[in-house]
Amino acid sequence: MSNQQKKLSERIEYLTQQLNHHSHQYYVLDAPEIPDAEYDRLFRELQQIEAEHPELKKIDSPTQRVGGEPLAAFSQVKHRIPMLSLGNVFDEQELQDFYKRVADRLKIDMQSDQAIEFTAEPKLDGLAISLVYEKGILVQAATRGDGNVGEKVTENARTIRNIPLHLSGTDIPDLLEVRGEVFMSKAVFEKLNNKAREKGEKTFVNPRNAAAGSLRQLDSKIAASRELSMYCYAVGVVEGYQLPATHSEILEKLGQWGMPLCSEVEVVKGVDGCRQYYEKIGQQRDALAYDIDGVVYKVNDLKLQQQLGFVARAPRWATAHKFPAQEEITCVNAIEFQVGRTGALTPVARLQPVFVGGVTVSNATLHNMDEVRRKDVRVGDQVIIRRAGDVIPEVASVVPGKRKAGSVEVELPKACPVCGSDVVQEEGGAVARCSGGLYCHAQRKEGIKHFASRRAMDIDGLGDKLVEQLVDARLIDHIDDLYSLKDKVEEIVAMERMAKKSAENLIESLEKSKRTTLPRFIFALGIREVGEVTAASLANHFGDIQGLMQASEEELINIDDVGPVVASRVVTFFSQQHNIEVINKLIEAGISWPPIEIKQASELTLSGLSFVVTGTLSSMSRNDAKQRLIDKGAKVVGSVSKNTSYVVVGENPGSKAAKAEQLGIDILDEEAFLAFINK
Ligand code: D41
Repeated sequence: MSNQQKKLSERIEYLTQQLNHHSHQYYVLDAPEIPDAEYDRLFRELQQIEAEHPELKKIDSPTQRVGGEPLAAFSQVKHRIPMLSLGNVFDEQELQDFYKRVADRLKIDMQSDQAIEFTAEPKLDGLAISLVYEKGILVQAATRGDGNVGEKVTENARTIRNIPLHLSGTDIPDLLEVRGEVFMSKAVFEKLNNKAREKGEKTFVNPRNAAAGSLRQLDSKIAASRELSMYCYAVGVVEGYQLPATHSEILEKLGQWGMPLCSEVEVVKGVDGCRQYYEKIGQQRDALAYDIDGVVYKVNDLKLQQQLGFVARAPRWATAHKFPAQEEITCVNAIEFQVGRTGALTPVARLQPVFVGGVTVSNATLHNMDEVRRKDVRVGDQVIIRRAGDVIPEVASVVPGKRKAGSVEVELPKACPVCGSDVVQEEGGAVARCSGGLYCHAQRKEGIKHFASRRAMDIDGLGDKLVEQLVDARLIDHIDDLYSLKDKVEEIVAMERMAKKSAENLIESLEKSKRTTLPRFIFALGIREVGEVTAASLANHFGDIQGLMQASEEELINIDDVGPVVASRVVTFFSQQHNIEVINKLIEAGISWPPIEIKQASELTLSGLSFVVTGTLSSMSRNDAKQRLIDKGAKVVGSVSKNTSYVVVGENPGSKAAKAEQLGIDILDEEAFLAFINK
């Protein structure tokens, strides 16, 4: 070996050791020590050396994790020791029966305090895998298959970040087969499906299917992009090593060698310990980062395991205690459209009631029309309903081959099912909305709440609860009805939890709110995408409401801060006759504002600049600070991006200040801010 090659080999070894260490810190221990960028730098250096000197590349190189050439087919692998299956128990009685069978075989008296010790583990909902380490190096990975013969998925397994490519430590077996479960975390699953939805591609039904589809990819580059994880739960073949005497100690040893373990594993005693564990994990189920479908109990002592042996293909010393299923099949009786607070039409499947995820489900969301088309759900179809955790039940997929003849595709209604207004399809978006705005009953309550809110008409004492009460008591229907409440004091007082004094206060606040400003009034109308800043720009441009009501899209687009989306929303809003009527009634009721002096360009010294205000200022409220900036033509936005010009930082700022620093955006403290706006 030349001197140079020796140097390179040393460098490769160093980089490999560093990358493995930091991978382990990040993916197994969840305790990164270096920034991602530093990791990437080391990674690229190794990649480059290997590209220039392929002869030095090792089979357990961390660069293998990004995948390589696609395979034509998987080869088959016979498991030297069969991969067993697991028995199931579904309820308390079956759990007791399991325990009794174990105790009887071991000749342990159930009533004695000689409780049998188990390890209790979450039952991950993924797929079983076998990993073979020769002299500590990962040489083969295989799926469980039928338990005897699986598929060789070594290239794909190498892309799973928490699987070590070689074991760490000095006491490594000559041969070690580790068994465990490959799975996809809920977060990765959501991310993957969201991406598929954006691209109009098919989504995966659940994380399990996504994991299975990814592990069985012939193209390991695709597998690498799927961000799978693995936890180990058993050993298979072991040579040249004396294993410890209990299952929990074996897991501990695997952890020392760098294998990923589920952190929820515990040792419990007796049937009571098992039950308590089951209940505890059941409560944590939704909060866990991955799907589980139950827990697994294993007799901890290997000697006892040996005494118990197997029946058929399952060990007598272990069982899975299942949670209620999160997926069931049922029939779609109808598909209807619900109108939400913002007018969004959501297709909902009315179902033959089915017990799933612990509750009876008779409705399931279909999210939007794109989703309906992609899944091609039709009335009369058999569908898989999924209810994971507290998430709303959804139609995961149609059961293939069961469609009734003559079924038709679902169509979006042209008119709002609640108020009859036109339904408009958003540009490029999957969402369809009722254009009824303030007129539509479904949107009414939310519209009134927004109208009354502090930053809109600021009607003191008219909170969300009271709005609901007033609408339910049929005292108000639309926002303009608020101003005739003064003729209904008796009816208001008759409502629950309403004293005469509070009714009078409400009337007084309503009267007071009539004197407002044009920006507030425009904002209060609740036109979609028209926030405070846009409302102020519109007010400033038109000076009155009439001009705005008649504006064309072209005119609107030319206004600062107004893009094509806002322009189209504004025009749609004012093209609805109901909305015009509501506005006219409000003005008739006496709503007024001081005339707007249209600002000269020379006064708008901050025009073109974008600000974020965060933290507490001592000389004014945050809203006042924003108003001062807006008055000078600045744009005020909610979150820091690379397009932000300045971030104004008060006391106790949150993450926005940190983000600004990270992006290198100029930060103004209060003093600098005051100097800025008084300039
Ligand atoms: O989490 C799991 N899915 C899991 C599966 C687990 N925690 N432990 C398991 N233990 C076994 C034995 C007792 C046979 C070693 C298992 C499985 N088996 C298993 N997974 C798929 C079939 C069997």
